[in-house]
Amino acid sequence: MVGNKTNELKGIFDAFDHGTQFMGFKELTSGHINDTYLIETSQKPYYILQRINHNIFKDVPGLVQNKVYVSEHIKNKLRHLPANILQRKVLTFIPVNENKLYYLQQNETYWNLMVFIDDSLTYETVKDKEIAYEGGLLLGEFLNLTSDFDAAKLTEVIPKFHDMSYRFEQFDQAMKKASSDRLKQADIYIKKINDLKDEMHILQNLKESGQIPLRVTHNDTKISNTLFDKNQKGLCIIDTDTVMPGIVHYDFGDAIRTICNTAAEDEKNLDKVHFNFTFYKAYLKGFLGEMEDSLNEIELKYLPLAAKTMIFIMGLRFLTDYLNNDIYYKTAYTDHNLVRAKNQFKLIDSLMEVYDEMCDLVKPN
Ligand code: GN1
Ligand code: MG
Repeated sequence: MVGNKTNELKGIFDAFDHGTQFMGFKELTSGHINDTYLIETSQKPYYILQRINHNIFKDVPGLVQNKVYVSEHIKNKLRHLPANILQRKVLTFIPVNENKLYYLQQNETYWNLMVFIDDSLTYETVKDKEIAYEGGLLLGEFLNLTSDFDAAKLTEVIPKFHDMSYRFEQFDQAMKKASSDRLKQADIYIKKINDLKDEMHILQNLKESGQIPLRVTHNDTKISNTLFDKNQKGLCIIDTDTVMPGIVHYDFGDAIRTICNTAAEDEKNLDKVHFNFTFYKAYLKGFLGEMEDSLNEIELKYLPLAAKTMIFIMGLRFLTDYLNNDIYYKTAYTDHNLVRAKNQFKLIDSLMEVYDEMCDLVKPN
C-alpha cells in the first residue's frame, strides 16, 4: 500500500516542472478538506503537494489561479526585499508547464505544488502571547499587501462562503433531513443557534448596506495557516485556497477563533476550552499596528462582534455537517463534528465573560 502510494505521488510530483528528484513523502493531516503531502527531494527545498477537493471547490483551475495571482502580487510589492527573505514570506507555486498551473490526474483529480518553506513551524493552539501578537501583525500585513489587488480577477471559489443567511439555510435544510438521534444530540445547540440568529446577521447587514467595505480577504485565517520561524516570528500566511472578496471581520474573527481558544477546535473536554483574553489583546495590538489606518470607524467598532460571529459560523457549519451525517469535513470518529460544534459554542460562552472589555478596547477615545 505504502509502496503504491509512493509511486503514485512520485508520478504526480514528476508531472510538475520542478527539476529535482523525489525521495519520499509525509502526509500532513491538519486540513479538513484537501489532502496534503510534504515531498522530500534529493536537495532542499522540499515541496508541498496538494490534492484539491473538487467536490467542494468546483473550479479548481480558478482556485489555483487565485493563489498564484495573490502570491505574484505580494512578491511584486515586496520586491525590494532580498530573495532569501522574500522566499520565506510568500508562497511560490510550481507549474506543470508554462500554460498549466495544476496537474489533472486521470481527468478527475486536481493537484497543485508549492515550495515548502524550510525551518518553519505551525501551531494548532497558541501557548505564548508573542505568537498571538506576531499572528496579528502578519495578517494585518497580508491584508495591507493585498488591499490594492484587483478583486475582479479573483474567482469566487465558494460563493457565499461566510454568508450567514446562506449558512442558516443549509442548517435549516440539514435539520429537515437529520436522523432523530442526531437531532437529539444537537438539541441544545440548535436552540443556542436560533437564539443568536439576529445578532449573528449584524455584520452581514452592515456589509450589504455598504457600511463595511469589501476587501480582498483570506477567509481561512486559523492560526495553523500561519508559518512561524524558530524564534516565533511570523513568516508567511499559507492556504490561500479561499482568497476572495470579503470583509475584514471574517479574517480577524477566524484568527481569534483559534488563537484565543486554549484548546484545539476538536478538544472533547470542554473544561479545557476557554477564551484567552491576554492573547486577544496581543493579537489586536499586532493587527491594529498594521491595519489601524486602513479601518473605518464601523470596521473597528465591530471587531469584537467579528470574533463572536466567526466562532459561531464555524459552530453552525460543524453542526450542520453533523446533522448531514458528515458529508463535508473529514472526520476521524462518529461524533467528531458534534465535538467540534460543542467546542465552538463553549468558546462563545467563555468569550462573553470578557465581551464588554473587548468592546472597550476599540471605543474611540
Ligand atoms: C476548513 O480544510 P481547512 O482545514 O483548510 C474550512 C474552513 C474552516 C476550517 C475549520 C473550504 O479548512 O472554512 O474554518 O476547516 N475550509 C473550507 O478548521 O470549508
Ligand atoms: Mg483552508
